[in-house]
Amino acid sequence: MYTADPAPVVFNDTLYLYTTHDEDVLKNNFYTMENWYVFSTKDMVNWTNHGEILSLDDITWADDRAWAPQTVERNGKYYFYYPAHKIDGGMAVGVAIADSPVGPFKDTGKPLVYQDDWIDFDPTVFIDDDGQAYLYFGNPQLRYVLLNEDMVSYNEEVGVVDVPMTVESFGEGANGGTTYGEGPYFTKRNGLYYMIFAGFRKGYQTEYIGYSTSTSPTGPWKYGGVVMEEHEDKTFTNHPAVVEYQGHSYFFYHTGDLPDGGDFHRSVAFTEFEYNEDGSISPIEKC
Ligand code: FUB
Repeated sequence: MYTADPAPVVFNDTLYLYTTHDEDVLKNNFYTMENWYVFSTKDMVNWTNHGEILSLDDITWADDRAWAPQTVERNGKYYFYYPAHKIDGGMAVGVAIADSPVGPFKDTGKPLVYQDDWIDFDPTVFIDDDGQAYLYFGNPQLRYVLLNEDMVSYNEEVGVVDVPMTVESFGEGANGGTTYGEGPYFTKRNGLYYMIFAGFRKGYQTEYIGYSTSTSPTGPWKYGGVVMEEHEDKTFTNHPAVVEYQGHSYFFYHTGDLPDGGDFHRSVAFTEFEYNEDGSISPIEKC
């Protein structure tokens, strides 16, 4: 099967990998994505496929684009944040809940965040040490909300915040814009917040992976550089995640490298890497 948009997370002693699913048979030569899967491992070598955990058929408000998700645990419940296309148009972020990391996940029945535009997808969630949960998302505008403790609503007083898209924060893209495109991955390490993302460098037609850091969970962000160069062939997108497991750091991404692979037939991959002593990340080679 073809998988994309990796979202690895460690619960207890197991690494769970949530992914999207590129269908074998394409509709309209575009992303044909109707459900999400989860896999698990205890050694990074042997993987168990736990099967489909949620499908568009389970979501009353969505009809297409089962795109890049992430899962987080709070108080023994597992919250699966996913983007999908609303029946009445535009993209939105929804959330489904389970008692186990492998489901069954039940949708809340309505979108959590949407602005009636096409920006609200690719959610990334992180619960900080003080208990505040952040949900970042967005293409090509990075946005965030402060999740309430129930994890299925957000602080309406703060609302949906547009992150300032400056070259200093996200690197210099084409035409005076930044390189930020989509697929943010938000995390914290040694007191430093990281925003790793997919986007476009000047002069390239496919996505690279870049990163920015901040000493605050809401920025301002400072552009750090390249995490992974453009694939340049086979697939237009890439999608990042990092995870610490059993004392090692792993970088997850996707390629078009499986047989018959391509833009709409992608496959999740990962490789081990090390942070530099100052917390910066040097470019990681695709394996
Ligand atoms: O997989 C569908 C979309 O392509 C994702 O939501 C983006 O991050 C890009 O990988």
